[in-house]
Amino acid sequence: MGETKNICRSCGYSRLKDVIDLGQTPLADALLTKEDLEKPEPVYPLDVAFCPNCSLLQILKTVPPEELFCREYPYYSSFSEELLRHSRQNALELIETLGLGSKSSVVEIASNDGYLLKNFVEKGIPCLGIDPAEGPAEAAENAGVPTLCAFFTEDLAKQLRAVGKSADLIIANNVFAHVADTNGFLEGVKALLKDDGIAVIEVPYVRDLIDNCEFDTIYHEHLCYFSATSADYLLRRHSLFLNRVKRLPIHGGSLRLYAGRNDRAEGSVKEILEEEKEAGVDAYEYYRDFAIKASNIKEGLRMMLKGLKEQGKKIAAYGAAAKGSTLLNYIGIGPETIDFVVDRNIHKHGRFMPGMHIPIWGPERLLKDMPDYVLLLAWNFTDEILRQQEEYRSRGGKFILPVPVWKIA
Ligand code: DWN
Repeated sequence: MGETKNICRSCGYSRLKDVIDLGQTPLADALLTKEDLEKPEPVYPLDVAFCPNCSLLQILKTVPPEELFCREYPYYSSFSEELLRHSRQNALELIETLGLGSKSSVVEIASNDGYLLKNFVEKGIPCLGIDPAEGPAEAAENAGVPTLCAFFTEDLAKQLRAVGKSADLIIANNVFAHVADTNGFLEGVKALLKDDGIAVIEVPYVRDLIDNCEFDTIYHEHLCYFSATSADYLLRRHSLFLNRVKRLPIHGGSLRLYAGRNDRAEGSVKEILEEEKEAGVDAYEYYRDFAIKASNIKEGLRMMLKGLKEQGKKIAAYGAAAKGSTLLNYIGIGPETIDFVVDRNIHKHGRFMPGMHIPIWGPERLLKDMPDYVLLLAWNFTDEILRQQEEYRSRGGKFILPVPVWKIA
C-alpha cells in the first residue's frame, strides 16, 4: 500500500542520496490489541534520503494517511505537562504580538485534542481545529474547541474560503512534516490565510536529528525533516516568506517557522540560514555518517541491555511513544529484554508495542513491579518524567536514557 517515491517531496528532483535504511518497520503508532497479535502485522520500508537540490531530508515511503491517522490513532498531546506549557506560551505570545481578539480568526491544523486551541477559546478568540483522528478530535470538541474531523488539504482550504472562512493566524505544529502532499499543504495554507495573516509552523529540526543522532524520531508519520534552508526554499516556491524562525527544545529539537505573504524577514532568518550554511546542511556530507552513528548507538545499547539481563536484572520501558517503537524495532529489543512499557496515556493501556509486542500499562506498574531499570523511550520529556518518578528512583530504580549515548539517570 502507498508508494515509494524516489523524487523529492518538495522540488521533484530525481537523484536523491540515501542516508539511512531502518529496515522493514511497523507503523510507530499502530499499537496492537491482544487479538491483533495473532494477525500478520503490516511493515513498510523506512529509508531516508537527502535532496541535493533543495536540501530536504525525507523518507521515501508514503504510507496512506488514512492508515497512519486512523480511528485508533492513540496520540493525545495533553498527556505531557511540558508540551501543554510550551503550547500555552506559544498561544499567549501570538495573542499578544498579533493583537488577536473577538474579531480575529485562528485555525489550527492537526489540532489533536484541543491542547493548544483551548488557550484561544479561553480568551474568547474565534478558532477552528482541523484534525483527522476521530478520538483526539472528539476530545477537543468535548473540551469546547470547535473541531473539523478531516485531513487538511488544498481542496478543504478552498472550500472553507468559499464559504467565507479565512484566518488571521494558522498554526500547524507537527503536521507539515507529516503530510504526503507537501506542496498542496502550503497552497492550502495560502488559500486560507488572510492577506496580512501569518502561518506559524513547528517541525522537527534536522540539525537536532543529525547532531544528536535522534534516529528514533524517524518513522512513517514523519515524511520530511526540515532545515530552515529547505523550508525557506519550499515556502518561496509558494510565494510565502519565512519572516522569523525560532529554534526550540521540544520533541528533541524543533523549528518554529513564522511565514506570510510578504517578505519581511527578521534577523533570525538570516542568522539561522548562515549558521546552516556554515554547518553544511545543504550538502550530503553533513548526513553521510548518520547511519554508522545510529548503528553504533544500536550496538552499544544492545550490549549494555544484554549485560544487564545476564546479571538477572529486570528491565521495563517508559513511554509508548512513536519514537520508542522505532528504537525498539531498529535495535531489536523485545519482550526477551523489556518486560513491559508504561505510559500515562490511558488510550494506550492494554495495547502492545508495534513489532516487538511488549505490553503497555500505566506508570503505577513501576512501583508495583519495581524493575531494576527503565529504558526511557520518551527521552524528550526526561525532566518531567524523572520528576514524576521520584518515588521509583528513591527506591533504587534507575532510568536508562538511550540517545545520543546511553546513560543511567
Ligand atoms: O509528530 C508526532 C509527535 C509530536 O508526537 C506524532 N506524529 C507522534 C508523537 O510522537 P511520540 O509518540 O514519539 O511523541 P511523544 O509526545 O514524545 O510521546 C511521549 C509518550 O510518553 C506519550 O505516549 C505520552 C507519554 N508520557 C507519559 O507517559 N508520561 C509523556 C509524559 C510527558 C509523561 O509524563
